[in-house]
Amino acid sequence: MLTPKQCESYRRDGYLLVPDLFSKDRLLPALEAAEQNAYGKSFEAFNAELDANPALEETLIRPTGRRSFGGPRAQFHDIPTGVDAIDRIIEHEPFLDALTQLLNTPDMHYHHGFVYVRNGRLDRGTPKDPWAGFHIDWAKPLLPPHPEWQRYGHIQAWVYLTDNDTDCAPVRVLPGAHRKMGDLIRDPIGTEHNSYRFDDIRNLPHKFEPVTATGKAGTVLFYSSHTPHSPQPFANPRKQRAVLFFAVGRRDTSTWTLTEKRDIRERQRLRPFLTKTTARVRSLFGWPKPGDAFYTPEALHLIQNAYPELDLSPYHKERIFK
Ligand SMILES: O=C(O)CCC(=O)C(=O)O
Repeated sequence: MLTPKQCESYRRDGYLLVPDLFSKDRLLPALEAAEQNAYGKSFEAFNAELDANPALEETLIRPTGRRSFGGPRAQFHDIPTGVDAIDRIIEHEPFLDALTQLLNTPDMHYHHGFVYVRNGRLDRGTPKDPWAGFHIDWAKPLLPPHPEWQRYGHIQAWVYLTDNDTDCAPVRVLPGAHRKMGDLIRDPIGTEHNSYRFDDIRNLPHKFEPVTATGKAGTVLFYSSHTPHSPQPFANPRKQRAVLFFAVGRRDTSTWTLTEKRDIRERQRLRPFLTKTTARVRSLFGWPKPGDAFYTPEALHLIQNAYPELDLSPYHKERIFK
């Protein structure tokens, strides 16, 4: 069980690193399976293969459509993968207990899970500047992140399969920003990108100090869907970083905290459509129905910001007459 101090730290900072939540032995078969999927062999053998044939880097590094979260030769990245060593990691009771505590409910909903493997030699583009690249993974149902972040947000939980030291591109998070989303969002619906972005955190109306989320294999990083985070490059190109990444939310709000990353073109079409369609149809896309507690005055303000042409009167009226 997490201690009250850990829970408090999560509420305050929007993230929590829990070392040794898994034993290394328990994760080893999952790491082996993730490497096999990513490289078609162990990571060590893959590095040797690249040493022997440097031209391969060029071929593998180019996006081919198959290249994905899973790694350069991945056959899968979505969990369940069909490989028990990976799929059954989520059964670990202390992991589920921690999620229950942080979400404050035993009734949880699995949104998605990824096998996520990056390595220094074939890495994708990452921001070079420490203030760049921050974003939140909040895509569906194209509603702005709600001020009640615990109730209407979900958790991203990264199970570290490798030692994610400073030289292996550990993710960076912005403590405290999760509670200030209403002030921070400038691209209200996030349609410019696949998620909400804060291109230069020095220009935000509040100051935040990024934290680099290092941890040994067996650590779990929990962060709120409202917590901005940014990738960074590998300081050591011969290293890899492998995690199992789970998005889990509360069941009672799962309809509108689902966060699968939508195709950017679909997002661009959805926004004008959601603006002009009816509240009933919007609910098909995951918007709570008029009258729902979701529509607090602050939330309505943010939605109006995001959809300036949307007639929000049904949502206002229902609340007035309730
Ligand atoms: O790879 C990383 O460190 C960050 C990944 C990320 O930003 C994301 O999955 O949204």
